[in-house]
Amino acid sequence: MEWKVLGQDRPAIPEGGSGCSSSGCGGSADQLDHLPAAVREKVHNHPCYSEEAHHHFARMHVAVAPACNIQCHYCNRKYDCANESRPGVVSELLTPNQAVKKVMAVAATIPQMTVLGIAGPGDPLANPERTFATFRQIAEKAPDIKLCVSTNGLALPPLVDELCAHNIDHVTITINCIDPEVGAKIHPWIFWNNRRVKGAKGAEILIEQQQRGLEMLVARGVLVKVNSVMIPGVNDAHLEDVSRVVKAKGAFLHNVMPLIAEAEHGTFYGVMGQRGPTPRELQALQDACAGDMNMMRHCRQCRADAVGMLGEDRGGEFTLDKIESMEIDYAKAMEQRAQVHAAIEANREAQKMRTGETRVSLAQIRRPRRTETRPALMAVATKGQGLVNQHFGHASEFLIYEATAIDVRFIGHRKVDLYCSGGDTCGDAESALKKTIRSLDGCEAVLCSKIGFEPWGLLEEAGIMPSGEHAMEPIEEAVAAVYREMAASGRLNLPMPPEQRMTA
Ligand code: CLF
Ligand code: SF4
Repeated sequence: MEWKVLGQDRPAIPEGGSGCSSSGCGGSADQLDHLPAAVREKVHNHPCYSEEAHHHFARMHVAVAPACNIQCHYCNRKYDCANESRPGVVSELLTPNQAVKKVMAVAATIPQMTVLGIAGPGDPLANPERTFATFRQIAEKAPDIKLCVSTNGLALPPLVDELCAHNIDHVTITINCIDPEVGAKIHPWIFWNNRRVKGAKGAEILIEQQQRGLEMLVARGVLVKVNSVMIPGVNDAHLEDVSRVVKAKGAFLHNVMPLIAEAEHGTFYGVMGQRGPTPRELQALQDACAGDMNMMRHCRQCRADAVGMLGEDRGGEFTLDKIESMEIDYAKAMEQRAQVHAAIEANREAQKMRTGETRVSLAQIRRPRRTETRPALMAVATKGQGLVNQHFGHASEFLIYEATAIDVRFIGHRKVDLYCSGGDTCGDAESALKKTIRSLDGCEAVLCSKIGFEPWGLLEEAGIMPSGEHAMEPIEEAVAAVYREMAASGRLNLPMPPEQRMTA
């Protein structure tokens, strides 16, 4: 078999193009190639809908939607919407006019920003005037920015036509269940027809609205992503059914996210001690769902006011007082944006060519003898552009890839505390470094542009091979190269259960 560099499983293509029931999301540029041109165009530079694009493009959210029409046990109104954010208060609630000003400032400063999403802090469609007033102005003033919205779905069906009229062709619906009894354990009540409806009855209405909204959007060619929060013991065993149903209805992508529940967030689950899934449990469920549907694995559960590449937050650079003093010439900014986007495309194209060449050369150098090697997880430090280009000590997260004898697959990310801040904090640094190494549990190698002597030694002690030799190389290519080095050294020849063995 030849090597393949894959981000995710290649989906089947539905006839007709729009309302694709599958996804190229999560894959390399190659994986977008099979999609119909219109769909490819929509996901090409959307960092959430395409894993490959998230190495190159940024998104921003504006917090214009404070109210919500349901209650989730993982949410405390003081904090961001857990559908699309990690817990943390929204720094500033914005009016539509303020939001537009912020978008223009970010677009001029971060030309890689291609998508504006509204994701809270409440539910955008429970605040339709504020949400649509923002989208309307952005569509007029910055037509090169894609519009995206995330909703719990309760108010969705009657607003589908308005979403389409505003040219919003990426919609996320958070669907945690299709069984009202499960739903009652997650959503204690909904607000419906001016009254509160509790328990399974409320959940049943919510589920009906979500499913109807999904069908209506798909029928109109809108790309729908479904987010589900994985809650061990509550809906984890149920989410495979959810995945099957939403795929059958034409959802483009499924994003199973881990529950974040800490007592200090003041949420029901946090206070009750409900745990979130471990990385292994999350990956196992994502893999199980992927049999039926392509999965998003690069979600960062970002804040409802997040700004920047996924995994970074530059919101502090664009507070209201700061943008007030910014002079923005958007026509000029558009020119600069176009130049930056052209450079990114040239870079993506070059990486794609290199990947193709790597495959050919790998096929040529394959040994005739058969060797059995097992899969290996590797952690990668990257600042973006699809390259191994970050110092180990500067990484606040690592991307995790699984390499086997036949492919390289992106499977998620692990957040870590910075241990090297350049300050005088050596005592803290040591414990942060140990925590970082613990958080890389299960990984057998770490790839970065540079690494210090001390972490090098500690990684080796922990059985993780550090590698700084592939600095500035495309990630998949570098991971494949390290896998080959490890296989050649015999390090991957350990006995594994027969069903897990890969043959090269
Ligand atoms: Fe925002 Fe969501 Fe649009 Fe992306 S986020 S509204 S689809 S532009 Fe992306 Fe953030 Fe995950 Fe959301 S990483 S939480 S999936
Ligand atoms: Fe909170 Fe979002 Fe749930 Fe509303 S839909 S309760 S804002 S998590």
